[in-house]
Amino acid sequence: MPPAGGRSTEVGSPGMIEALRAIVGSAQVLTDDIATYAIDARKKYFGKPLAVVKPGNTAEVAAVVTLCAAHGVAVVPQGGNTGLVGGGVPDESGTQLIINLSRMNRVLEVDPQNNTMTVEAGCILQNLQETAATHGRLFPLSLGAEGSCEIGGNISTNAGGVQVLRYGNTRELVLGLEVVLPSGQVWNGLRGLRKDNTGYDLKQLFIGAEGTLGIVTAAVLKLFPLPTATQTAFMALGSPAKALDLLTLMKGRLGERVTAFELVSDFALSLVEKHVPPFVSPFAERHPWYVLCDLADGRDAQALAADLEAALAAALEGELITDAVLAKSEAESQRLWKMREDITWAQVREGRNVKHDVSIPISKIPQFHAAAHAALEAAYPGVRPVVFGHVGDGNLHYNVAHPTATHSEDEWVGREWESVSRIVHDCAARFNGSISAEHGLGRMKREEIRRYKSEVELSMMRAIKAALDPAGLMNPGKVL
Ligand code: FAD
Ligand code: 2HG
Ligand code: ZN
Repeated sequence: MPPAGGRSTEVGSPGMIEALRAIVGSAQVLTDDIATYAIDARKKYFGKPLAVVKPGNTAEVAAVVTLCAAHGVAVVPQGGNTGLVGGGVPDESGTQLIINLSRMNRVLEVDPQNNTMTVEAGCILQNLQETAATHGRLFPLSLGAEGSCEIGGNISTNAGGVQVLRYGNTRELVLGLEVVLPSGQVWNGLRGLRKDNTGYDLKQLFIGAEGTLGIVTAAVLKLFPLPTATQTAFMALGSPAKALDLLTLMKGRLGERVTAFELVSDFALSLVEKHVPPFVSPFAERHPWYVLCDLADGRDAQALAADLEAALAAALEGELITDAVLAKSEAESQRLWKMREDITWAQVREGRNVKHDVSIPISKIPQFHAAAHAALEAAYPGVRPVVFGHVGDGNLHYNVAHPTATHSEDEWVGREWESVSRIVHDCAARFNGSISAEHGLGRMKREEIRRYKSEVELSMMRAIKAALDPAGLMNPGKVL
């Protein structure tokens, strides 16, 4: 579709807004009361958008992007705006247009035999989990923000979550994509194929690109059989090293049935008890660390429970764990998982902290943890690390709360942010780790990554960006 309004339509001019209205309808171009779209989930970035456009289908997205390309208007794709690195909000210039995909929330097809589901980008993750379940299938992507994040955002951040151990990252759950390119052209790659060796696997470029290469408008997702039996165990233990030994034991005895294996430090648990009542630890005593583990199976529940109990007995016998509770009902399991998901909110209530999302080879986690703790304590005596996360994937949220005796919360997340992050990121790099395992770079880590990626790697990334988005209008200022 040719750009409406012609070349004379200036950024921010009434002509541009009118042209957008002509494409999506007046009600879907928002210019007033749009602050909630412009502030990121952590309230770190306060952007100023030109406007927010809410297209209803792929053709409208393509027409909006074509118009913007013709007039040099930068666009910021946005889903549920739950991202944690400021990737989905515009800068403060007032010239960037938010394209919010939330209205594109239709499930286009469920194919239980092919074990696939074709969906629009604005579908809320939890709705997709529920849709899959109504067809006797599992869509395994699962994370704390699942009630509001959207699949287009999950794809664009290659989201991880708590079931990566068994099912992989979002990257492994996507078979096909439809994308509106920065030129406004539509690439229809909505193929539900598990094997396709016809050249470069282009969809992988857009997965994890954080909206810098194009706008994902639809996807073909992989489904799995719905488990018939599940079990949840919450275990107390002495150290991260014990957690790794426990993981080896559990995987050895229970194999693929271990779907989630999350580490929680006692400080993280105590923050949930303090700030998110009525949760209280199920253990009578305090322990330094805990692991929350889920098992799933397609066979009978009693056999799964018996295998889990035998594994726990072996773990107690081998002194890997000091105590354990098994959830006796679905409600108990949900309570434990809510505690895990509430860690994010409990931290906010305790005071903003400096967050990290590192990954390290699993075997190196104990050394990484010890090194990071020692380096932080040396620089900031009394520092309070809030450590938890997807230890089964080598991914720790090594968040750091301020030492109350020496720093205020504002000083900590203002003046000290960079130096605290540098300590943790340098430690991850020392063990050949990554500074972002799942949240991405967005705006927050775009400068920081230059310290850790080689020039060769960065220049390949820049070349891909330049090839697909030569004018640099697709989510500028993010990632690169
Ligand atoms: P947004 O925040 O809207 O956007 C994220 C990025 O993707 C931005 O760069 C945006 O420009 C781009 N984008 C969005 N939609 C599109 C599209 N259709 N096409 C192209 N680009 C697009 N993340 C994890 O990985 N694992 C977790 O366990 C996890 N837990 C979380 C828990 C909480 C409580 C919160 C608040 C966040 C959590 N996150 C987690 C981070 C966040 O939920 C994920 O990054 C999620 O995938 C983002 O989806 P969204 O729809 O909110 O995307
Ligand atoms: C999680 O695993 C999320 O809960 C959020 O990735 C982590 O709050 C955080 O730092
Ligand atoms: Zn996480």
